[in-house]
Amino acid sequence: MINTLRFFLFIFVIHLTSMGHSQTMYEPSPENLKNREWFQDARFGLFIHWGVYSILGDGEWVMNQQKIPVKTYEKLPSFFNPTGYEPKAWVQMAKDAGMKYIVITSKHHDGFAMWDSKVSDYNIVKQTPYGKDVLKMLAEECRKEGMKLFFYHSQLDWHHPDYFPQGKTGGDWSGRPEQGDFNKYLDYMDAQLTELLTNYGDVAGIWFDGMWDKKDADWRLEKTYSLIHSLQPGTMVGSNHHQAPISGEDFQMFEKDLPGHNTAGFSAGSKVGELPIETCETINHSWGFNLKDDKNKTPKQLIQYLVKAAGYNANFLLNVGPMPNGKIQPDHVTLLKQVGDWLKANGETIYETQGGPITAHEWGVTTQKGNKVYVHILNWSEESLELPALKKKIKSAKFFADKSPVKFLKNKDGVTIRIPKDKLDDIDTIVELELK
Ligand code: FHN
Repeated sequence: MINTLRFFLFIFVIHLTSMGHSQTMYEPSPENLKNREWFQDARFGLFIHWGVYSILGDGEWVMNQQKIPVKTYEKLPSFFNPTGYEPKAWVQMAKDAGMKYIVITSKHHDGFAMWDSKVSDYNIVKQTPYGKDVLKMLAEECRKEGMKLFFYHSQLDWHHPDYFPQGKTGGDWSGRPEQGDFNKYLDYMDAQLTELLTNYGDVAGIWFDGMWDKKDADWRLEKTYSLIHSLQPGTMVGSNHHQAPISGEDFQMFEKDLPGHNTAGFSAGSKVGELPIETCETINHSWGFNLKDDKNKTPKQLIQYLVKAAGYNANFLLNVGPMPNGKIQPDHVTLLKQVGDWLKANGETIYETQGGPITAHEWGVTTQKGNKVYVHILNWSEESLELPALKKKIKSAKFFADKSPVKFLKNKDGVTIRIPKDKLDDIDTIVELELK
């Protein structure tokens, strides 16, 4: 009898620990793994930072930077009436740019919901003269056009009274109560995520941001990530926490830096993990609409960043900040089209490639697809270039642009390729190597 009791007790304990264990060891679903492959091949996406902050034309941090108390900021939605908003035009613009997915802010740090939330009236339908669910409209258009849609969702919230204690930002100027229940806030956040993952069709991903505001808080990630994967197993979770990936995450992002670099200071803690990776950048210097920011990157800078990201086996998520009238700045539309035109001619060397066998050098990067290696010469003016030895022999070499043969000479350290001056391209001279 005692032995039987012991046996069932043993089984019960194993079950408990296995349950506990299964909650900590996230196993991505087959659908999620398929989406990770799609993501890896997609290589280029559109980031959209849009909210009531665009009215002030001073970026998405205006509430914090201008120390606008909650009660004052709450007046903004009543001026938000983006009658020029055309989701069809936005999706077409992304397609013309060669982008394969869109990441749009559902809620940024100001806490304002850009969809018809039932758990908070602080949203675009209830509190703006526009009164329409812009995310629903975009989700519909994305579904029709086969454009994958992610929601950027800020865990940091400068508006909700239960986002307490305060983190590094949203300080005492906000006029919020000096008390609150952080778990109640997280319940609220999970409820809003449930709305986005229930009522907006296929959600390709949730792009979290803001954990860095309260590094030591218990963000209940397992609970939130499990909720997301239970609602839509294929949804890819990523979090811009600037650390190494955490269990339950499906992709890793880097901000304003190529993977493994830290020139912008956001990536000190984020070692490149095993997940699909992405780097995000602004088209000028601002994420949200900034009236004064005319420091647009050039087509060459944008294309070379896209190529370098692919060379690092990463996607490039390029941001626009729509204006309060619902339009995207014409100069940004033009820039995106120029990138798209380049991709029309050269996308084969970017989409569905992996980072190439030659690591990044000053002169450029390489990408690879099957037995083809694309040497992207981005910063070079000499008529010959030394490439390190490859594991496989080179069967042929040609200029990708006109398919004309490239002369190459094997040497003890690798191979020297010849690049006549008239073949050098100011943006990207691509040499296609076919390996044996
Ligand atoms: O604070 C945000 C910022 O507003 C913007 O959303 C960027 C985009 O990657 N992420 C945070 C800054 O690291």
